[in-house]
Amino acid sequence: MILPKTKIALLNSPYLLNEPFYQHMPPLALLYLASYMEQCNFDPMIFNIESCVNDNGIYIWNYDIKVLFAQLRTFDPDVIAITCPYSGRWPFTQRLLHIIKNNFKNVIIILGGIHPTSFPEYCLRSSAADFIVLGEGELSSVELINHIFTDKNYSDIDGIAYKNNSDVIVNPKTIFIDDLDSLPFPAYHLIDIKRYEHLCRNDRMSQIKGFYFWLLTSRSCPNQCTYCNMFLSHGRKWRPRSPDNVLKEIEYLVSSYNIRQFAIIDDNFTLQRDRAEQILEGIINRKLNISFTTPNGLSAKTLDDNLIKLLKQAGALGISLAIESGSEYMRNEIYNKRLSSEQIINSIDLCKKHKLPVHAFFMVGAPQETEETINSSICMMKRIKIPSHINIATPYKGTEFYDYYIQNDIISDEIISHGTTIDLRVPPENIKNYKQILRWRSKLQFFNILFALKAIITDKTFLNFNTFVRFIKGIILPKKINYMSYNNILDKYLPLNYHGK
Ligand code: B12
Ligand code: SF4
Repeated sequence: MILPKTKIALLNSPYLLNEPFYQHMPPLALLYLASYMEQCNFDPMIFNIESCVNDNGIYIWNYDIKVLFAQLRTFDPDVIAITCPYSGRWPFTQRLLHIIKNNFKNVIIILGGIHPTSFPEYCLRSSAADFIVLGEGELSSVELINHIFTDKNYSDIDGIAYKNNSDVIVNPKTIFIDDLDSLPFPAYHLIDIKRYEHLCRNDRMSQIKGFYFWLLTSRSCPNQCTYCNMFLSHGRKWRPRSPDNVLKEIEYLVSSYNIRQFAIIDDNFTLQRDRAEQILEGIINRKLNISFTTPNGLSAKTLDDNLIKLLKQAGALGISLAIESGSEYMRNEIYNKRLSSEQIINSIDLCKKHKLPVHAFFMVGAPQETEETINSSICMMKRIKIPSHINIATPYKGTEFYDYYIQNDIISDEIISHGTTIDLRVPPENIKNYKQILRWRSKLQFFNILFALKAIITDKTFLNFNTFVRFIKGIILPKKINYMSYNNILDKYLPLNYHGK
């Protein structure tokens, strides 16, 4: 007798944005999980309801609960697995889980992603999830599902959290997939790629036009920046795919879906220079004729003349560099970037030499920030003269940064675990120097707009007029989204007592 396959519905969480200009892409985490689950003989299906409503300048994505529930009922899953890939999505994920549990009483709910990985106990206790998979989820989720439907013994499964009567048991995450080539490619066949073509408009920071796809050529990063909690999901060891495996995936996407634009979203794509060179040379030699960006940022200290030349030749439309501050003190003593101003300037000069558009990431508002360090960032901006993204320093769980904020009573653990006011380019209102942070950011944004304007005039390959307008709107429009607006929006679009047919 052939037993029916376990049906797993993989869901992306709804999210709020205070600007409409963002990449709405198929969630790579779910695509990787789905392909591995298929390989392990499960029946996964991806539900990513990319609908959007504009509620007075706040955009709510993936909110259409009626459509979602109708689709879920048709699929009739045994397990619902949901990702919460950003802390800012937690209130929505939490509410969705509650409604799902009310409507699908017998279905097992598994939660994953960086926020539940950061706060497993809190997320299990405060939501309807039955299990949490911590970090990289392919191996643990398959093992967990096998145990759910057999002996229900979870004590030996690496990297999960579960309820045991009134206790929450957390099995720490210790095992990561060393040979990433052994994983199947993401399950592109489970999504309707055409649907994304209209959602994914031009990338705000580059000339990429229309649809593009994520490429993940390695996982993790060995650096230890004090504000980064990526290691909770992917460990401290950098794990590369082989150049040939990456090139095969590109070839597959080009030949099967005619996808020729990509965003390489590794944590540290160029960490091993010769591997990056082999991938780029492969793209050139195999005449793949693609273009790509690196929206997560490359590390300036890994770049040299040859690598920048190859990036350009292989089709890079522009790269981003994580500079974070013009102040050596902030960058190296506080953020532990181990990156000198000289390295930054050299790499940007090399990009200019090779006519490779470049944009920078800056952070403002860490507790150690002063007028002096802000002025150093402005000096750096004036020196490099490129457009930037100015982010607000955010203390994520697991980081030194977080410990400092909590120990010095700058923000409470409760606010961070609730995930309500972060990630939205505005600092949490209850942070001590809220107004000053906004003022500092405005100062940097002033120069940023100047250099973006310069880029549009002098470097037509980077920002055209439309992308410039969106860039400016992205700076001006963001408004405060506070706890109240979260609650109001949740009640309006994801009502607690929702009962779908
Ligand atoms: C790519 C990326 C982006 C991309 C887009 C990502 C996307 N929309 O899918 C871009 C560049 C757009 C982006 C933007 C931002 N990002 Co980002 N990003 C990443 C990055 C580098 C990789 C994410 C990824 O897709 N990895 C590939 C997949 C395969 O891995 P994964 O998501 O971790 O999924 C695995 C596991 O987590 C687990 N898993 C995940 N979900 C589930 C669900 C279930 C049920 C199970 C079982 C398992 C599971 O299994 C998966 C497969 O192994 C991560 C860092 C990192 N390495 O995690 C930061 C990261 C997620 N980003 C971060 C941040 C802060 C941001 C921004 C807020 C920055 C800013 N200020 O603008 C924005 C916000 C975007 C938004 N509002 O939606 C933080 C999030 C911190 C937090 N606690 O919220 C991270 C962790 C980086 C960091 N350390 O600071 N980002
Ligand atoms: S270089 Fe990037 S990915 Fe690596 S630790 Fe620093 S912030 Fe995180």
